[in-house]
Amino acid sequence: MHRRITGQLVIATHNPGKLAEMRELLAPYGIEAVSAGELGLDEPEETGTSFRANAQIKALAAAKAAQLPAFADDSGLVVDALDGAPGIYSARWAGPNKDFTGAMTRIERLLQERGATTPEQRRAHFVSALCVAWPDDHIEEVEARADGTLVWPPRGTAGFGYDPSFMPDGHTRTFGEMTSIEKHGLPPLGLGLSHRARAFVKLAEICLEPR
Ligand code: ITT
Repeated sequence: MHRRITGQLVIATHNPGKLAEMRELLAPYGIEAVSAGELGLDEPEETGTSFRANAQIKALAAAKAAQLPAFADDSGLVVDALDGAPGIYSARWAGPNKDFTGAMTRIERLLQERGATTPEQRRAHFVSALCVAWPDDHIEEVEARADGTLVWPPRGTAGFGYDPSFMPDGHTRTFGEMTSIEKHGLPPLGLGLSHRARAFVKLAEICLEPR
């Protein structure tokens, strides 16, 4: 049986870009959301070997610590020509200083080394695994992806992380050139564009009721 989210919810992320998007996605549902940072919760070590496992680790750690339901996202950029890298290591490729220009430059260097110059050779997708966990260990989880092409040089200053390098299929602008509303691509603009918005649509179906 799926469980509905009611009352207060902890958003179990320490990434400000994700936090803003997760708050926006929750807004139409009237959920009172408080962030892990606001509650002073520690960041657990992401020891899982999949997006799903790491989302569970983060949601369960926050749910236990706060004694409230907690909502986590584990996500990353999967580059076909790099055998799926950086994948679950997407945050780690930016290093302790969260240098995503450096991480995008590293990806580009590796693509050049492999001779990946055409759009077909530069295919990539973002993945978002979302998990809501309750203090009694109940979990709800969903996953989705957004497919696209990597561009160089990066374009746009909106969004976060790898957004300026990623052009979603069917669009001529990168996520870095889109407003967050365009990046979500939810009605009335579309049925979900970003990996996170697409996963959220699935989560909303099983756990949320519109206000
Ligand atoms: P939390 O674990 O605290 O949520 P984090 O940044 O460490 O924050 P992840 O472990 O899930 O989160 O790392 C995912 C990385 O992948 C993230 O740091 C981004 O750089 C990148 N990423 C995920 N979603 C993205 C998006 O929508 N746009 C751009 N980059 C994204």
